[in-house]
Amino acid sequence: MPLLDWLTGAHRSRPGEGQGAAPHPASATDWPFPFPPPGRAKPSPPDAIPPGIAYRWPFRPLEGPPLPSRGVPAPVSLADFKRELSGWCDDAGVISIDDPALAHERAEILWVYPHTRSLVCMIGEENKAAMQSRYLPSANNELYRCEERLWEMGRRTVKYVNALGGEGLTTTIGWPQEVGQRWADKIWPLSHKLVAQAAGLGVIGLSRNFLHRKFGAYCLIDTVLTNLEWPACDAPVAWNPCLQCNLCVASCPTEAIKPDGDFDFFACYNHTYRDSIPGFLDLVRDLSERSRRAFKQRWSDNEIAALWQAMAFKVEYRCFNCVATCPAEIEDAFHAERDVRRRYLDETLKPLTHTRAVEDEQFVIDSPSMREKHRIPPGEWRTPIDRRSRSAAGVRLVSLRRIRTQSVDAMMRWMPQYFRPYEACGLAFTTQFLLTGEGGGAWAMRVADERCEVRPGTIERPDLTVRMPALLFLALHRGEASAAWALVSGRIRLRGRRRLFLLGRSGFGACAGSGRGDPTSYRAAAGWLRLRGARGGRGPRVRRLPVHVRRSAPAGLSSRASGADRPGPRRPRRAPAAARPRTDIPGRATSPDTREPGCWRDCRGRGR
Ligand code: B12
Ligand code: SF4
Ligand code: SF4
Repeated sequence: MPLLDWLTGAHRSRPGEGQGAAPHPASATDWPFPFPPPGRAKPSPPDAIPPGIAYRWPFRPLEGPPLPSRGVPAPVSLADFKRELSGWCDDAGVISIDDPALAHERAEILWVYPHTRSLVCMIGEENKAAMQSRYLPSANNELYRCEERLWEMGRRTVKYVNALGGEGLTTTIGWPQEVGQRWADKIWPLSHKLVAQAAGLGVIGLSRNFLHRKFGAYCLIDTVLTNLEWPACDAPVAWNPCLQCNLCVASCPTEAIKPDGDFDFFACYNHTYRDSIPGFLDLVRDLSERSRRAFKQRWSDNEIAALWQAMAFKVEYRCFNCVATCPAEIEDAFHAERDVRRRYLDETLKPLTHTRAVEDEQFVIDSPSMREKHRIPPGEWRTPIDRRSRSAAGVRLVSLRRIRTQSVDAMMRWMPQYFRPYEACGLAFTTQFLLTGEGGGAWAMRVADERCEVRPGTIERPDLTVRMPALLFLALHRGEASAAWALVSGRIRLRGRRRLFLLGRSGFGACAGSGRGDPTSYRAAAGWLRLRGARGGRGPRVRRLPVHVRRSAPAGLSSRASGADRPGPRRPRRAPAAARPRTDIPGRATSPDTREPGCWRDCRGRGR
């Protein structure tokens, strides 16, 4: 596929492109997404970068030919098979290994079990009252109990498959698994949500949770891979409870769920899974790299206690709001009856949103904008702890560098997830990375519409060309080298609009407040000093770095070729959060006209 087509989005309209055309696709964008995007369909221009839902992760490259496959025709009909399963599963559906929904994961599934002919999807219902409790241990306990029930469902299903002359196995229910082998990358072989959706058990909602037709978001999923095969399997359903809701967007404390269908993986992960891998990596790195004083500033006792508890017992997830506030399973009553809606908002949505977004400690990704928003100066990592308060309210910044991507390839593929849209408001540009030496190669990046696309290859007339050793780029990304020093010493060579490099660094979560000598820390310092000046504090008023900002280039042209690269006005930044009124949370000021229709929270210009 010509690269220009990809950059202009033209390839997306070509049917049949994907697995057939590219048996080993190099980019997630090469896979067409087999389902409509969740939520309300939003018309977007053909050249726009699609929301994250359109990205499908390519499977880990597998060497060698697949092992021989041994299918067994099922001796019972699909209806009889499912009827038997209903004795121990809360619901079940079956799809074929050839289902297009799994095209990108097919090879990985066959790597796990080469004889897979069908996938049996099992649903475990969760106790709604527990998931809706503000008391997190109740919800966490319910999640773990439901997992145990699913293991039992899997065991009984495999026994039944054995009785029918076949064999089967399960993969893994939860996340993360096999991290030692694949961290930080796609670390699961099979996406249960895609199987459940393809089997017609429900749909993936705007929240990215799978919504079951009867249990809504209150369910977990597991899948049995079996060599039994049926002539015809289950098919997806047309049902979309997300049409006029957005409650998950409103209640998500990390703003991970976007109303336009995007999902910010790192926002959810760094907060909700704080007491899991990200917190542990952070702790170990801080212990080994930081001074005693810095450690004291970064780690509060309750954070350390929470981590100990998670490691000694089980990880306590810090949020379930997108599950607990989703009304999909009462969809009809919710939309038809005003009283039901009112009660739901007052008794479920508001208390949960308040608890998770206001009372709890928030883990926020460190970037210049977030430092400005939460008024955290360079060299500090949290808002002051209020010793008079009984809750752990406050913001703790976490660095994306601590994810510590292991290889150049994974780093480049994950760039769209690292990308912080609020750092790139109104920007549109293309960058050519020419990474030399070990692990190197050419990669093209396009930033527009507050989204980012990356893929291998070269591009004509990029706005910026960056040439550097691949391992140096990885070291910068992991926070192990200084960009300023690499620029000064000539190891990074820039051509074109060089200032985009600075912006690019902060736009991808390069830690804003800790990189000594890193140009991005200059930007953070500038933002902080400006803020102090504006608030009447001491210190000079410092202008924002003069980055030239343009509107998006027309399709097919780099912005330079379109003549759109004249310096233009930056889109006005949103006022800091403290100055913004919110409508949805008890005890907060109100301003109904800032709400989007159908949305219960001010989500216009979110995250800016
Ligand atoms: C990866 C993962 C996560 C990640 C990403 C979530 C996501 N939306 O994909 C994180 C850690 C954030 C997460 C959180 C949660 N998860 Co989870 N998770 C998974 C896992 C292992 C795979 C998800 C998947 O299918 N992704 C594939 C694509 C198709 O889905 P997607 O939504 O488009 O994914 C995008 C992003 O997530 C991102 N991404 C995915 N993985 C990774 C990895 C890295 C390193 C990066 C940078 C990005 C990234 O790229 C995708 C494209 O943009 C499954 C278990 C499994 N093996 O299926 C459970 C699973 C989806 N999780 C589940 C649950 C319950 C949760 C939580 C509610 C738990 C909690 N409180 O923490 C939250 C809900 C968050 C949400 N709104 O989605 C259940 C969902 C049940 C249901 N009814 O839907 C599952 C199915 C586990 C199970 N067996 O039941 N989860
Ligand atoms: S809360 Fe509403 S918009 Fe979000 S997933 Fe549930 S039904 Fe869809
Ligand atoms: S688990 Fe919490 S933080 Fe993560 S997406 Fe759901 S509501 Fe947002």
